[in-house]
Amino acid sequence: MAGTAFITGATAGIGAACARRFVAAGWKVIVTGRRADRLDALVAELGADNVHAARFDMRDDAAIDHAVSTLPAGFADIDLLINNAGLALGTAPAQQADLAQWRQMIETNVTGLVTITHKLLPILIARKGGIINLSSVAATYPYTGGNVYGGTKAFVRQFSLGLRSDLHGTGVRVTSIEPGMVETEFTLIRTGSKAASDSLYGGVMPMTGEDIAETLLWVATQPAHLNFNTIELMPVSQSFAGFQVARD
Ligand code: 8X3
Repeated sequence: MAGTAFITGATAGIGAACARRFVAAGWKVIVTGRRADRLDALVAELGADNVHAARFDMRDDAAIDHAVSTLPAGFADIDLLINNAGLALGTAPAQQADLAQWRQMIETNVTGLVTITHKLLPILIARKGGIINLSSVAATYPYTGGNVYGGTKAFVRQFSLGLRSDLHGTGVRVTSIEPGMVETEFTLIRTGSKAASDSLYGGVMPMTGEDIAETLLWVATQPAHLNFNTIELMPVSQSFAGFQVARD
């Protein structure tokens, strides 16, 4: 059954793919992000009847309040929050990492996510709606250079499970989606290097934003008595490696 979805970080990648997929399935979507030109392009592509753009930075509390309190009537009854906005910055080991990058990841992936969730919970409870949080395989499997990024995604996973407990009896569904390698702007933003991004995804057949959007639509359209707590997914070409051992 279609409804209205509020999608954070919809200017690219998984978020933009979700906007397209949900609209194609008959949903209305509110798309949020920092880049106005990309939001406007989505509205132009998918139609103003189907898409409302709300431009804000996940770290700007007042701007989020304004966006939520000024939703047009046709978009105010939110059935689904897709907490997609998030980023990785840097691949350096902790002892060489940039503290400003650590803080930006925490402010967006953790503080921004809980802020939006807190502000929309009354609507979602009233609508018996759903929340889908974008975590990562990095929540469960540590890798070198993953430090704070992995920590934020572990937070998202555990926060999702905690929300389920708190929302017990409200009818609100909560799912933590935990993808591995998805080819988006993720690695370009993380490394600042197109060459690094091309080389990571080269010859791999990674997942796409469309793959993840299809999974989210499937989760969102299951019968109302079903809750998928967590879904972890990877491309076939990605799996696990062993422990490392330091020797004298
Ligand atoms: C990032 C997942 O596998 O690309 O969330 O590091 S992976």
